[in-house]
Amino acid sequence: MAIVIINPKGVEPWISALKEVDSGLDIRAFPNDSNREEISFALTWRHPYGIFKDYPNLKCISSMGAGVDHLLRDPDLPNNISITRLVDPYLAQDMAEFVLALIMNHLRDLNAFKIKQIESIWKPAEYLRVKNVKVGIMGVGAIGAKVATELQKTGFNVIGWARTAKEELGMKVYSGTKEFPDFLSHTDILVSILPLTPETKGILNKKSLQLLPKNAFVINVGRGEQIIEEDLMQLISEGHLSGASLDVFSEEPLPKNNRLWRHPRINITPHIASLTNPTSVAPQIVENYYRMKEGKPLLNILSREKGY
Ligand code: NDP
Ligand code: OXD
Repeated sequence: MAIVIINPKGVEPWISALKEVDSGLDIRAFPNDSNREEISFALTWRHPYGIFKDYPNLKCISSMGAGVDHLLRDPDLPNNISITRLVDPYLAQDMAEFVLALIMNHLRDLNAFKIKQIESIWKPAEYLRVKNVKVGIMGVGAIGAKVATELQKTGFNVIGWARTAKEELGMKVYSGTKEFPDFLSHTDILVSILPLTPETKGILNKKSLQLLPKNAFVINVGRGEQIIEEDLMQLISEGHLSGASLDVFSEEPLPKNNRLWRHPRINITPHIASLTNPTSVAPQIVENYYRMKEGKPLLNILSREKGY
């Protein structure tokens, strides 16, 4: 039995990290992997669609990230194979730090000062305070719950929204589509950390974004297809929203001619909110490889029914 790594961005750091955990692993690198019938476990990120048909004995596909939408998009994804994702404290911590940085940048309007600096303009301005804004987090799972906790520690008033009700998070968590409008109407800074599913695709559109209070700010670190970019730009132009920070886009890399690049009230980052650290996640991947071999239940398995 062997493992294949399929990653257009490179496989070396992954091979070293896995070998560090177990030097005896048989690891092959796509596309130079021969004897594909020997592969039972694949570790992948944005694989070429249809490729899994070439691996007749594949039993488990592990995403190289928290999200699995890149796998579910493949029309030829075999449905008898287990799919797992990564749950990692560093992914959650890095996301919490990034979201905090974006929120503080917004509260202090640092972008506006940068523009004034370029023009040598000395012009003090009022700013928003941590205790006076309410942050609403869409998706309080492995990552969103950590983001919420860290923001609370900084003094923010935080609320959440999830598919199912939760009591244990130490904050008000709204749940389901019924409570979504109420959640939005109580949110000054909206942070989406949702997985992409048929239910969350396009969830941030003109109708929902209009329910946010005037001057609300939007942060999307979930997936680009969750937000209708044209609706967002329109609501910012009309003055309903004060701006947005986007890390994820319906098309990545964001095409050069996309208007989002040039929008003065939108910050763009290239999907770097939280990057998987191979060394940190290697133990759980190796653990799942052994669980698969021994027929034991896998960690962090995708529910095909829920889509995340
Ligand atoms: P989890 O599966 O742990 O959490 C998902 C959360 O979203 C849960 O709270 C879940 O609700 C909620 N949710 C899912 N569907 C719905 C819905 N229809 N309505 C309301 N709530 C919903 O995922 P993670 O926290 O690990 O990761 C979340 C996403 O973050 C990833 O899928 C990925 O897209 C994104 N991400 C982005 C990164 C970046 O660099 N930009 C890096 C890492 C992740 P419930 O708790 O009830 O199940
Ligand atoms: C992930 C991501 O899903 O990097 O891990 O977006």
